[in-house]
Amino acid sequence: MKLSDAAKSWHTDGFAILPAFIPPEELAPVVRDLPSQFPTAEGFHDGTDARRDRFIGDEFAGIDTFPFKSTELSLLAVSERLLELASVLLDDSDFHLYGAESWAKFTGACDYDQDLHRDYLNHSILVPSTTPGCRQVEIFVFLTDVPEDLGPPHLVSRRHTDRLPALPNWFLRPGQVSESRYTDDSGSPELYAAEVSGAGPAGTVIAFEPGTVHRGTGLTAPRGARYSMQVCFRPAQLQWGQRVGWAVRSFSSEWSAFVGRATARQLQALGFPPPGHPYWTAETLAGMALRYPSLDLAPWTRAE
Ligand SMILES: O=C(O)CCC(=O)C(=O)O
Repeated sequence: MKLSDAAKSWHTDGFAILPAFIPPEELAPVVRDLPSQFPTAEGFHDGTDARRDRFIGDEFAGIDTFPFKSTELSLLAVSERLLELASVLLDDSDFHLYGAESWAKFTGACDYDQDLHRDYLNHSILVPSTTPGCRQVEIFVFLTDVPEDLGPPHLVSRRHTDRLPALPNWFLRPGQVSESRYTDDSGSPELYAAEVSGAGPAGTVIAFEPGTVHRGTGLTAPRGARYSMQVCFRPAQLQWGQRVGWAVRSFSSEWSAFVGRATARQLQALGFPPPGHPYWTAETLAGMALRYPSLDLAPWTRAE
């Protein structure tokens, strides 16, 4: 799919599915590194990996947050392809990564089947907007194949959800009773009937908005494992779209390893001022050389 077509779908439907958007050669170093981050399918299902217990009983317990143990995974979060996609969708060249998570799921570890919902309640302190310049984008990246029996996300086009009010936010599957103003227990048959599956091969990317109705689905493949990453971008000026702050994670070996291999453009997505910004002076450059000995400061030095 061309990026211009992805932008059209994203605007019309609230999401765009780009099968195998990350090519195998770019995914290969990440896949090689995955066992440093998560148990393999065999390690989990045979019980030979001591890290397996963390995944039992809580679907969200399989999430790791940026910066990752695997530097390859951290670099993928801001790979040129994903930055280009974010730039086209947000129609902006100055945007920030406001969240990045990688997620391993294993068949039988817990129930991954979710109710339809929107994500904005923990991606923004406001409500979603479609005004140009006020949009945020979430992107799922499949690190391995995700066919239907390995729990692909399902999404509902904005054409079916445009008239929904901001709350309730969760559309419960039949048989559940709403206990708060955030949940709707009508069963929402029209929304569930309109679901589109995001199933696809490794490298598939699904871009959607925090206001897009979607859900995670269950893993049923015997001895199955699903590995994915979620990255979230917003225009640099859009202060109300938040998930984490990077400084609190920046005194870690994972962060230093990532910074040492990242480009100026990738680091700008994490909040580094761009080359030519008044921040870059002889004094700050000297300090940065001490803080990050393996970072090539040439891009910022030349433009000082
Ligand atoms: O991981 C997925 O496929 C979707 C998960 C999801 O929608 C969520 O946790 O909000």
